[in-house]
Amino acid sequence: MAEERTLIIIKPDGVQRHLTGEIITRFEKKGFKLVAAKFMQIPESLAHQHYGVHKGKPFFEGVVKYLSSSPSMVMVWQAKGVIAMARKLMGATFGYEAEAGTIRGDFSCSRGYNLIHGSDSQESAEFEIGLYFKPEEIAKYELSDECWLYGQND
Ligand code: D4T
Repeated sequence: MAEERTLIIIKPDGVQRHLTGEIITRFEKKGFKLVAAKFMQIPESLAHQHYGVHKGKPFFEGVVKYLSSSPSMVMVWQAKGVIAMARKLMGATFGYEAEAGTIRGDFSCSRGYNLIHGSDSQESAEFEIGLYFKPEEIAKYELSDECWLYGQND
């Protein structure tokens, strides 16, 4: 499986509800490598770009307002196959539909306030990472236990 990067955002409700550490811990324990992070209030113009694919849909203005309403934790995580794995850890889009054991399933009952964003494909990961980070802001390093994360057939 190929090494990938994904953009993960702990959205304003996740930060306000003191879930930043809990969510980061889940990704760390899974074995993903944190390669960039920024704690920031996302400007409305950037949220517009981020949710550009949803422009024109009835929920567009609402999600833009929500994402820019209060600070978020914006991160890049790296691992083999991280894009799909992160989406599994996050759970289904709406909190009330997400499986127990996932981040949304465990901590959200809401449709709109779903705590976390994760890129849904290689193309969106590249686009989204570029919205928030310059290439030089992404760290390149080895974790000391990396040799224990993957077997010979991975
Ligand atoms: P994000 O993009 O926030 O990680 O969520 P998803 O990838 O899981 O879901 P999405 O892009 O389809 O939706 C983006 C964002 O809009 C909210 N939303 C979505 C909403 O409030 N009402 C809706 O009907 C839909 C489809 C939830 C997530």
